Amino acid sequence: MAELKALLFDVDGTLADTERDGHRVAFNAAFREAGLDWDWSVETYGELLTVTGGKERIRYFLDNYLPDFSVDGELAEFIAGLHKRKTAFYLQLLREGEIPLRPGVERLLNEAREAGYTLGIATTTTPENVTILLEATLGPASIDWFSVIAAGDIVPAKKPAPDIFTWALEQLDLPADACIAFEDSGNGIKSSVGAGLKTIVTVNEYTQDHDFSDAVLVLDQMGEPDQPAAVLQGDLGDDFLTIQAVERAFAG
Ligand code: XBP
Ligand code: MG
Repeated sequence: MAELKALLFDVDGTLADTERDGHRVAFNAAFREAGLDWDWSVETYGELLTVTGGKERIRYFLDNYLPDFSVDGELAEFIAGLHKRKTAFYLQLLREGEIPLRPGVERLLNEAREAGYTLGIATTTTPENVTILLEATLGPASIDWFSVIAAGDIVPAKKPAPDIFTWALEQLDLPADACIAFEDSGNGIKSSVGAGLKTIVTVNEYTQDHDFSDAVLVLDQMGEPDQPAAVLQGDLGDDFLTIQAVERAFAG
């Protein structure tokens, strides 16, 4: 078995709980601004999360909830315009510090860096959403902690397709069996496992019932010394997710 070299992180739901109080709120603000009476409730948004990618999510909403909706001109352009405004609203929320990292994320990133591991990101979200989240929570220098930030439309097929993880591995010039992924959702783990990566999952309120049977470890959170993680599947061997626990899960 190859030696562990790199840790690859999903962003939405894994580094931060971005969906309910971040992306959802930003979508609704963009809809309102455009004079649309659409309002995605917490529950509806949970259903829409079946589809990754904001533009793809709007299209899925129209296809399934408003099949009679039409626009003058190209629908793809209309969706792209709405999504651009959604991103602006979302970035504003991030800059205002409305979205913190999940418990244990900053600590684990620091432990991994101190232990000499390469860090990377593989996400479906728009690239600026990642850099501004990192800047707002960990400071501007943190962007350079990551040797690759694979995000958004860089690959046409978003999660659950494995392409974004495969692309990140290619950029790092590392084989999948020298890396471990961190995910929070069913679509996310399909993508990471599809790319050949062992995967640790931290669930959240939207994803706790997803199928994580392919994960090496499933926790409710990474946790902190004063905030233990609950183990939902696998062996943690610690009260919270340390870099040593990651190494053990990888060696499995
Ligand atoms: C993240 C997503 C994204 C965000 C919105 O999935 O599905 O669509 O909800 O981001 P994952 P954009 O965590 O599996 O990568 O609007 O920027 O696409
Ligand atoms: Mg996610």
